[in-house]
Formats: sequence, C-alpha cells, structure tokens
Amino acid sequence: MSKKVLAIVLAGGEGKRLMPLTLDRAKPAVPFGGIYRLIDFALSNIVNSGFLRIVVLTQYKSHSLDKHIAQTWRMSSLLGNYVAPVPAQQRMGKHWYRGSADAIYQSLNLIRDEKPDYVVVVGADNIYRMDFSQMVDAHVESGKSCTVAAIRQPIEESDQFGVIETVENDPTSIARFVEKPKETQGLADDPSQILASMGNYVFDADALVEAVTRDGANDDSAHDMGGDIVPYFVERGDAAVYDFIRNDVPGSTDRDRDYWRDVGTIDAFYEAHMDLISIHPVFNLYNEQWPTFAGVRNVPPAKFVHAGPGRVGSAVDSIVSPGVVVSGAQVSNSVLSPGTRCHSWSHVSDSVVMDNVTVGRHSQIHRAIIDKDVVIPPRTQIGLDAEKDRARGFVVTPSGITVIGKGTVITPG
Ligand code: ADQ
Repeated sequence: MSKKVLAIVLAGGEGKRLMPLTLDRAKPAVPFGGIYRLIDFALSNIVNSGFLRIVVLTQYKSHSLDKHIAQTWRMSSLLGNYVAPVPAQQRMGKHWYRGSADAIYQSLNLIRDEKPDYVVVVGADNIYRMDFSQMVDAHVESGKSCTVAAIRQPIEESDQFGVIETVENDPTSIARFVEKPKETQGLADDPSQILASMGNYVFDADALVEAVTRDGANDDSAHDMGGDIVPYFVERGDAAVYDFIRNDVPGSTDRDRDYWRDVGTIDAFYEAHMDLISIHPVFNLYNEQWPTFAGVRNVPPAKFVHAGPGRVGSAVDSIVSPGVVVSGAQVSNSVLSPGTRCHSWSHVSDSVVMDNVTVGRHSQIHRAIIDKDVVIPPRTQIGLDAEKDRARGFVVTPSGITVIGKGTVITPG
C-alpha cells in the first residue's frame, strides 16, 4: 500500500543562543559547512527518504530563508512535488505563532489540501542523516498515532531535550515524556545517559489535526510540540518511540551512522564544523548515496597562489569552497566559504569563515567564526586574546570561540 506523506519542517524558531549569527536571519538559514544552510540537512533527509511534498513553516526574520528555499529547493511541479516556504499567515487570529504546535495549527489548511495519511514533522536545525521512510514504516507497524525519534544523550544535557521513558517490557512505547526537565533519571542500562527526543515526529494525519486543534483552543497551553502535543499522545498511551540506532542510511560509515548534532549553541555549531574537517570525518559529507543538497552558485573554482618567497598559499585539514582564493596565506583546520580571500602572510586556523570574507595581510584568525562579508584589515588578530576580543565588542563563547557578526567593519589596529 503506498502511503501518502506530507513533511512539515518547523523553521520558525528564533535561535537566540546562536546570536550574533541569527541577528539578521532565521536559525535554519545560518550558513553551515561552507556551502550549506542548516535547513539543507533536514530537507536533504526528507527528499532522500522519497517524501517530495514538503512545507517549511517560517516566521522569524525569514527573508534569507525564503530566498534560499526558493533558489535551492525549487522542484519540478510536473509530479505535484514541492518544497514550499509558508510564512505565518495569522489564519487563527491576529498573532504570530505562539509555539511550534501553533505553527501547525495555523497551517492546517496545508494538511487539508494535501490530505496525507501521515505527517512527518521535523526540526530544521540539526546535523544528521536519517531515512524517514524507515521511521514511517515503524510508525505504521506500531499502531500508535504518534512516533517520536530518539537518541541517547548525556544525562547532564537533559534540560535541553524532551526526555523519554519507555514502558517496562515494551521498549517501543512511551510511558512518560518530559520536556527539558531540570532533573531526571538515567537509563537502567546506563545511568549516565537519557533517551532524548530528536524533535522529529511521525503522526497519523487525522490524529495530528485533532491534537493541534484541541491545543489551539487551550489558552493554558504553551503550544509547543515537545511540551504539549507529544505529552498529550503519551498520556493516552498512544505514542511510540523510534530509536535512531535502528535507522540505516545507505552509504553511512561506522563512524557517522549514529551522528546527530543539535547545533543550538555557538559552541555546538563550532564543534559540528570541526566534525566535518577531522581527518576521518565524524560526519561524512562525501556520502553519495545520501547526498546533502546545496545551492550551487556560479563561482569559479578555489585557487591557491604562491605569491612570492615565503608566501605559499596553502590549506590543510580544511574544507575550501569554490570561489575562495588563498594567496600567500596559510589555512589549517578551517572551513572557508565561497568568495573568501586570504591575503599574504595571513594565518587562519581552527576557524569557520563564511562567504565573501576578506582576511588582510599579516592578520591572524584562530578559533573564530567569521560571518559573511566581514573585512578583516591587515595586521588584525582575532581569537588570540579573549579579553581584547570582548573589549572590541565581539562575542566570545564560554569555550573561547570568538564570533564576528555579518558585515562587521573592523577598524584597523
Ligand atoms: P527545541 O529545539 O529547543 O527542542 P524549539 O525551540 O521549539 O525546540 O525548536 C524546534 C523546531 O521548531 C526548530 O526547528 C525551530 O526552528 C522550530 N520552531 C520553534 N518555534 C517555532 C514557531 N513558533 N514556529 C515555527 N517553528 C518553530 C525540540 C523539542 C525537544 C527535542 C529537541 C531536539 O521540543 O523535545 O529534544 O528539539 O533538538
């Protein structure tokens, strides 16, 4: 029996903890890995799973996200397939989305129009590979109305996740679901870990419509998928868990099979980049059987220039995007995005550099994230002295990563 599936991507979150990268754009539109945006990972997973009717619910500073989806994710309409960005439309009252469940409630017309049997709901800001068709199969087999994807995470991080307890002797049914608890118990077989929701769900379409409609009318609700909708199904004994460990994506390696990163903070965002460039990548971008799709810009190939004695342009252990020129500069352990120029005698190490950044002569960049269009004047040091960086108004994270916001003009000296 062929199943009719609609995928909904929740892309309206503000991403406060990723400031200043989200000052000017929605979190799912934050550039990642040189040529991608965060949302490309969720959308690639959905498309590779064979689900080609996709709506992306946007709201906060959605311009660059809308533009990216329109340019990169345009699909042939011949077969009725689409990736449609849908901004908040205030169909149920004159207010913005009150939470992720309200985003779906206010977009119920999309489900009514499409008439799917099942709805796959996913977050837009995690880095991973997942075959959602396997999760939908498990959902159907479970006979429950709601299935939550789950992965083990350290117990110290339980306040960042929906925490799942399964029914004794029935590890695929959820007995209890608590959104971001301050304290919780670890798993019986490993007290240092919890079973965390990945923020990806499969619902029977009619059950989802009923649940969000009910929730929409409840003024006491926070209208949150994790805080309100999932617990509603759990209380009725109607929620299953899908352990990510069961998911088998073609072409995965032993190293990256279970890879999943929530890049909610700058430090996590930075670490996820370091996972890409490690010699044996913890997350392998080169899996051709499960590609991550990106917008292809019309830019020339990357170029490395020997600009004179002692000015060998080189990059090692790095990802270098098209359109980059490394001229007499040394780059290591870094990600360079399209259009970036590194000039003579400059050093870039352990850093993430976004599009069209200019690194001036003799400058040094270390353990930093440089957003788009930043011009770094000659002889500038970034990431070498946290106090100095803070004094200049840059964000420095708890683990010492310096972040320079989009288009910042840095004064020489
Ligand atoms: P969080 O990621 O903290 O936890 P949330 O901030 O609601 O939850 O974001 C989930 C997704 O919904 C994101 O993609 C976000 O962009 C989007 N979103 C948030 N508010 C929205 C709104 N008003 N309109 C549209 N989209 C919105 C969630 C779950 C946890 C789970 C973690 C895993 O709630 O249970 O453990 O994800 O990362």
